[in-house]
Parts: sequence; C-alpha cells; structure tokens
Amino acid sequence: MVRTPTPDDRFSFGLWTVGWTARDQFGDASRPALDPWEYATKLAELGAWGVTFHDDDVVPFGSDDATRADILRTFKKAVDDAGLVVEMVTTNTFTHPVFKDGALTSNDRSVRRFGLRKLLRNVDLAAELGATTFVMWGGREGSEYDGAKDVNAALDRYAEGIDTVAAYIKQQGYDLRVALEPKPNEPRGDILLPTVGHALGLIAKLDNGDIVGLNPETGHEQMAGLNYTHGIAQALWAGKLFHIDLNGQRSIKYDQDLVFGHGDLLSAFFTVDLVENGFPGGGPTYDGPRHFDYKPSRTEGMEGVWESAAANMEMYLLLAEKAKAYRADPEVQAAFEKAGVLELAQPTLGAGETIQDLLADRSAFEDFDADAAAEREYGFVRLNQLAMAHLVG
Ligand code: GLT
Ligand code: MN
Ligand code: MN
Repeated sequence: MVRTPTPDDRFSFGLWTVGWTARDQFGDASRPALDPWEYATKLAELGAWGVTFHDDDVVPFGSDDATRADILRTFKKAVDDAGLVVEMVTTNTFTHPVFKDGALTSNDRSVRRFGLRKLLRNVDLAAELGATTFVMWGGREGSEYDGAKDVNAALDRYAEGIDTVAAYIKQQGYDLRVALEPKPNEPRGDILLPTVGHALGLIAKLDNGDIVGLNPETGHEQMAGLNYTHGIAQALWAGKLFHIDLNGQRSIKYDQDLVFGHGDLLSAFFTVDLVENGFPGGGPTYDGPRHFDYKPSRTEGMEGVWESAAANMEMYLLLAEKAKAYRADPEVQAAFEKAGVLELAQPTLGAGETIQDLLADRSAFEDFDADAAAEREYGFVRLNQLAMAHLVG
C-alpha cells in the first residue's frame, strides 16, 4: 500500500468536487449537501493540503452582505483550524440563468457588466483568503448555433474581460495570477477557448497577459481526443502552466470527471512523470498544487465520496513512485539513449552557425545518406514497454 498523503504533497480539491450532490441532467441529487466547511475539514483529515472553491460554493448566489460576511468568517475559521490553504479561487459564471449565454461574452451587455463585477468582487475575496491563482473557466462562453455568435466580437469581449480582471489584480497589488481553463464543449455546444492551444493564442494578445496562464484539466483535453500530457507540456514550454486540474476521462464523450488515473492510466502515468520528474532533457518545471477536479460518481454515498477523494491522492502517489523508478531504471536510461530522447535537446544548428553555413554543409544534404539514416532503429516500443512494466509490473 502506498503511504498516506501529507501537506507536503500539496494535494488540493475543489469544494464542488466532494460537494457535488450528484444531481445530473437525468436525475435528482443522490447525496445530502453538507456545509462547505464540513467538506474542507474532512479533506484535511484525508491528508489534503489545500481547498479551492467558486464564490457560490461557499456563499449562496444573491446572499446579502451581512450573511456573506458571516459565512465567510465561519469558513475562514474552519479552514484555518484544519490547517488548510486556500490556494485557488474561481467564480461561478455558469449556474444562474442570467449567464445562459455566457458572462464575459453574453450578447447582452448588461449581463457582461454584471459578470465582470462578479469576477472583480471575487478577485478581492481570493486575495483576502491568500489564494495565488484565480481560475477562469468559461463554461457558458460559447454557442450552440454558429449564426448566434459573432466570434470575432466574442473573442474581443473575452479578451477585454480577462484583461480587465488582470488589470484590476495589478492595480490592487494582489499576489494573484489568472489561469484560464479550456474545455471543448459542455455545457455549451461549443465553448470558446476549447483547448490549451486556443487559450495560449488568446493570452498572447492580451495587454496584461504576463499574469494570465492556464489551468488545463485532464478530461477536458481528452474529451477533444487530445493528449493532456502534451497540453501541459506546451503550457510549461510557454511559461504558462499556472495550475492543473487532474481527473480521469475515458475517451471522447461527455465530461466524466472520474478519479485521477481511472481514465487513461498510461496517460496519467506520463502526466505524473512530467509533473514530478520534468522533461527528460531539462527545461521548465511545474511546482504548483496537485489539484483534483473530479466528481464522486452518482452511485456513491458519503462513504464513497471520501473513498474517491482518497483514491485521487493514492493514484497520484502510486504513479509518482512508479515514475521515479522508471526514470532511475538503467534499462530505461539505455532505451532513452537508443531512442535519441536526449539528443533532441541539442540545437539543430551549431553554436554560431549561420544559415549560409548550413547551406554550405554538404554533409547535411548533398552527401547525406537518407537511406542509411532511415535504417535507424529507435526502439520506441521497447521504451514504452518498459514504462508499461513499471506501471503494471
Ligand atoms: C466546473 C468545471 C470545472 C472547472 C470549475 C472551475 S467548475 O465544475 O467542470 O472543470 O474547473 O470553475
Ligand atoms: Mn471536467
Ligand atoms: Mn476543472
């Protein structure tokens, strides 16, 4: 059995994960709702280090100021007593029907202004609670019908909204960074910023993009048939991996939010390998929270809720152990060498080599024996089999 998690592992959970009462499109809640602080306390007992939440997970939408202050006081005390960190805060811009056409990209300007105010108010709360990441998941920013959304204007408004949030953070001097969370669809038919790549493209155009990065979620990339490990790798490469949402997804279908590792296990192994061990040839590394955004299946009662929360951390620790052993294995190192994995870090042009030098290098082209080079055996399958043996062996 794997060791129990400790705060040093920096595992964190959204309150909406264990707090999901399992109401879905087809059925009513199958579990009771506890108070937000009860979830936090229990997560700490299981070994979690941090919690995250949407404004409305803690303070019901529309609460008056006195009620809000009261609830937040109780919540803050429970979190402090449990020794938990509030590492990230996010905003619910999707549940209330006012947001049915989005918040920052609603066709209705008054809704956009309301959405922006809700976000700015929550930035203040995030800073007050000591969070360092402000996630923005725009689940309702999108459309079902192509003719209903002017995408050029929608991206302008999306960029305007995100830039305003980032500018406000800077203006207030908060130690907070924005992390956009891509998702291809659900609840909208098509969501804007559907993948890591789309979000990176938008961030590059922002005035305050220096404090805007990404919070990629395992299942969201996989819903689009994409490779999550490659997604976070490119975000890292771009200096934009600010946060991660780990969970499980089995192939292209609705967002399953399974326990981490309960979807594509081999992909989860390489995700942990990258997060824990970094790129084989060095480069940027991720040292943020290991945040789980899963949903305990609707079949589970409260016992299953806590079992499944613990399962996320156990899966991560198991995979981390295996990934360490994989990297340290001399056979794997030899296979890396044969595969040329470490050769790739060498620049293609020599130090100081000009384009003219390359054009003059006959060995690179005129005298290059492409057929001989094509004979090279890379041994990728053997390398992958070694990974599999570590994983399931
Ligand atoms: C919602 C969504 C998640 C996001 C949350 C942040 S809310 O549950 O499915 O992927 O991370 O707003
Ligand atoms: Mn999800
Ligand atoms: Mn998520």
